Amino acid sequence: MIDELYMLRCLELAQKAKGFTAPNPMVGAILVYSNRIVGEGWHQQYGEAHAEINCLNNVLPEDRHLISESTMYVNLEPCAHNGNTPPCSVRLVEEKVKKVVICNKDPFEKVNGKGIQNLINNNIEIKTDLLSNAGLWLNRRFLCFHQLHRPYIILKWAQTLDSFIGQSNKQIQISNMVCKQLMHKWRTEEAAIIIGTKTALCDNPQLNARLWHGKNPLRIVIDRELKIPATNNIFDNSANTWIINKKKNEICNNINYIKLTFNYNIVSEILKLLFEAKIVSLIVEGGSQLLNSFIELELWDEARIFTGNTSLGNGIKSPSLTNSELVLNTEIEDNKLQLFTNKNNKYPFYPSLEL
Ligand code: AOF
Ligand code: ZN
Repeated sequence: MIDELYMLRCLELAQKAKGFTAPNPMVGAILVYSNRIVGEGWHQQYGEAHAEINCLNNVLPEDRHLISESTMYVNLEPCAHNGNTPPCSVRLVEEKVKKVVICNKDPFEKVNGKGIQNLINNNIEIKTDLLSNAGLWLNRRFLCFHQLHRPYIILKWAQTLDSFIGQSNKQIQISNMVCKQLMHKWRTEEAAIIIGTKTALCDNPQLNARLWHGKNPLRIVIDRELKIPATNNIFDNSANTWIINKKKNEICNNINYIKLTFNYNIVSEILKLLFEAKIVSLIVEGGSQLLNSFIELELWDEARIFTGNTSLGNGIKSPSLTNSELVLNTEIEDNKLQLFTNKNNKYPFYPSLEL
């Protein structure tokens, strides 16, 4: 159907800004007059103009008189609030757009139906939920954050053919270079990344996105007793870093020591902090203890698992997912990448969009 084709174009435009809009959503918009696209736009960068505004501003002067007879397709309900920019629903009313077709409603409390209501009150025709599953997948981080009040959680590990993720006190490279680069790309797309003490001590990872172009995620390391030495890569100043510990609150350049009680569930305590800091997504990169804590608490949305082409014979067993569904199984040279989603997940995998 032509409507779906137009909405797919919005999603395609929206995705161009992947990694640059958080904590805000990815949004694309097009304006159609009599089967002709007369305007296109997308939200390009957090804090800048929304998709609908860029779309309207891109209509050529000679086509502007068509706006009041045109339909806007947009993958998220137009906003209703004055935030970084004025409300899009007001601009749509001012421009007298005839009809608005929407993929997903916006759960953000300042919008949450008010944008649609504003359009209806001004006699703009509305159609909602077009290709809604595709939009749910595209904006799963933003939607999860506002609906579940926690970041969207991605578990990631690399395992050997015989299902080991490493050996204690020894760093072992399991997956190949292409997987490593892909991992760096993924890091640019998420707001934060977390590891436990043992992983910091044993693997000494930098947790930044140096092999790709884009933003580094916030690095979070759990170091309850502050055992990690100052020479460790997490203190290399290449990214903002939180050290979750039991001893002190202190800010030192881009290192933020955050004291927590560790009295009850540390994972939930950290997720609460992340919600307050508007961190919409989190990659959990090990080790096995931390990954298993998220799995036991059913606090994960997707798992990305690399399988290398070697065996170890012994070592640290890879975590076992429960309630998972395999949605993608692909080869990356001599390695394998599997994507699992949590069956309770409200954001179903949509294969024709990117990961
Ligand atoms: C965007 N881009 O294209 C649309 C958004 O922080 P503000 O003031 O820019 O407002 C962000 C909210 O606006 C966001 O959480 C979402 O609810 C709504 N729509 N946001 O950044 C867009 N359409
Ligand atoms: Zn807006």
